[in-house]
Amino acid sequence: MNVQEEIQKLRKELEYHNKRYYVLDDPVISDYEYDMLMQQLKKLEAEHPELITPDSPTQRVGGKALSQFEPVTHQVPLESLTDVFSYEELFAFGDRMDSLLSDAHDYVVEPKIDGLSMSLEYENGVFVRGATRGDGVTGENVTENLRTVRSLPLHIENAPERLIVRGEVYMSKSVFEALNAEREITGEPLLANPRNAAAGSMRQLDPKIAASRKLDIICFNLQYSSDGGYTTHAETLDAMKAMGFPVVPYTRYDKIRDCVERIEWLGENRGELAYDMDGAVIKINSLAQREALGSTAKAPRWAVAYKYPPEKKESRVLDIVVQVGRTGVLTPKVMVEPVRLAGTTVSAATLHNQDNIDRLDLRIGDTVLLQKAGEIIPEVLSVNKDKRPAEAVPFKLPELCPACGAPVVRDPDGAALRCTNPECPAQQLRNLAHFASREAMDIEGLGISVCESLLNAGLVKTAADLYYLEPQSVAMLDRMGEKSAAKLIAAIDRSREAGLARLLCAFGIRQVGQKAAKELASYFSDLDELMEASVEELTRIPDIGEITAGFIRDWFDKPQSQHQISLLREAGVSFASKEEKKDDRFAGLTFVLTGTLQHFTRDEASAVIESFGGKASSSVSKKTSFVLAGENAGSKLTKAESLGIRILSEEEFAAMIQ
Ligand code: 0OX
Repeated sequence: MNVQEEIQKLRKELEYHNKRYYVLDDPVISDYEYDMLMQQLKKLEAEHPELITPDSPTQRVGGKALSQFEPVTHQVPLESLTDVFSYEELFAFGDRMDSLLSDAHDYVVEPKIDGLSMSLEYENGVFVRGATRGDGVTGENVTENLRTVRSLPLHIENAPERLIVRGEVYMSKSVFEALNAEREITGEPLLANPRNAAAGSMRQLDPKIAASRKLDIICFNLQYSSDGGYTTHAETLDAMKAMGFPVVPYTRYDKIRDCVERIEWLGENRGELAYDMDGAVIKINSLAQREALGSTAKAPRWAVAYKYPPEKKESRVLDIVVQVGRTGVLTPKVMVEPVRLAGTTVSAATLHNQDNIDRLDLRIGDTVLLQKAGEIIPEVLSVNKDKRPAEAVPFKLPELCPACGAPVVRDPDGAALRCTNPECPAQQLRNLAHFASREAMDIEGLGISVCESLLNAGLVKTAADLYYLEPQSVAMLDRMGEKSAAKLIAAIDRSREAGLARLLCAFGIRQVGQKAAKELASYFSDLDELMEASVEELTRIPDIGEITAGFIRDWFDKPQSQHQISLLREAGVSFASKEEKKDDRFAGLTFVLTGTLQHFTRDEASAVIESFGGKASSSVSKKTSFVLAGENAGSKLTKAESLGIRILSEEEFAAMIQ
């Protein structure tokens, strides 16, 4: 066997085992044996790079990074579906089909996978291009990222010359949960749901990152085949399956009313599926009838998506625990007997605040009705008072902080209760974890549990202490070692150069998140300049109102903050801004334009004013700073003169914007 033949053989073997594992869920070799085959192929390809083809299984690991995705016009549009929310609406769809189709017609029911729709193009059996749905007509070329999707066949046997298949890329619930568990440990923000996680992965310009996300695909429509010859949708799904595609499970029914049983079954068993399901799709089976029915401007007439009402379940309240957040706010959380709800096991739900507890009259021992808000965070909808045990008593949030025992006060402006102790250990922990988090100083490996160990061991008290850590002491911590300690110290070192915007966000000043921190950093060139700014100066910055400016000033005026800052300065943490400086020479000034200008249209002049931080207004008042008067200026000019407002000629204005 020559090298080329050997490579071919290995590729075939790997493709076979890939399909057994990811498509059929029935592997016949161990992961280790699979890895060994892959190693062999990689080695041969490295020795003979001229023999690497884009459909080789080695190419799934992620090829070159792109600078942007190019647009792709779909040969066959990727249409969307009309939603129905009740069986009444479903039967109305059936009635429409009965009146539009004179012949007998049957239906196919499929789960609706909650992922990202993609079109996949194959030429002579080789996956050549994949694109996102986009607006249905034009999508984005994400071929390189799709190559990393494990269950997508890169090569198919006995394929037509040209084939386009539509499928849904998703992140399985188990991969999603593992990914979030890891992010929790490393302190990265959690992903809201598997769909967002999959979308984020597909948007990665570097396919290596997409590859690490372990995505899957399920196909549900044959968009185009040069072979043709199919008469029903069910046949196309069977043919796609035979070609090696993972295909959506489907059931066929003669009557619309019979579809209900399957829709109900799918709804009840959605938790068992590997993917999130956001409905059931009911489609006419005959391809000729589909063709005859055609589409409206929005969607095909021959299919609808049945949307399930959000799942609700009862469970018993075991306890109410109170957490203390970064800013000292006490947040009650209800612990319930674990129940399966919309695909995950739920054992806790948020309660927001005391007002919400009072409104629900929720007590420990109660039976509550739970629902996931936005399908992810469970909420308590109501309390079943009939099941209340006799001894249950109303629940009140404590008057002393559960973490440190300091008194708790109610915010003057709302329902939040806050611990008054700035040295509260719970706040210190959350503050430290926030400082290190991805949106702030982005210190890899410094998640909540490592922060907790550092604080408990007394190695740090505040964030600034991180920069004085000794590797030997870090290595002594539980679940650490020399290697991880060195890695952590290196990550902390790197964060010295994070820049002003990240540092400001890391301080955890009330109302100063990522966005406001960036605004501040594009106005001030370093921390020292910002520290000298008055409340009035701060409010000139877009998005910084008086309240936020007050919080900023208060934070910098506190002796603890001053102490932190001097420690950070001594540790060599950069206070310089990396943001592009905004030229805000017109900040706080209002211009009114009148008459005809020679060198600008009104829109252009307004855009220039706004780009320099000023306001362009249409009417003259006492608040107007300047009136820019062109030729034939009318009543606005007269009014400005009577109010003593400064009038600018076009030349003067041109000089101001030089
Ligand atoms: C899904 C899904 C989406 C295809 C063309 C018109 C009807 N997300 O699982 N869409 C369709 O069908 C569309 N079927 C599905 N199973």
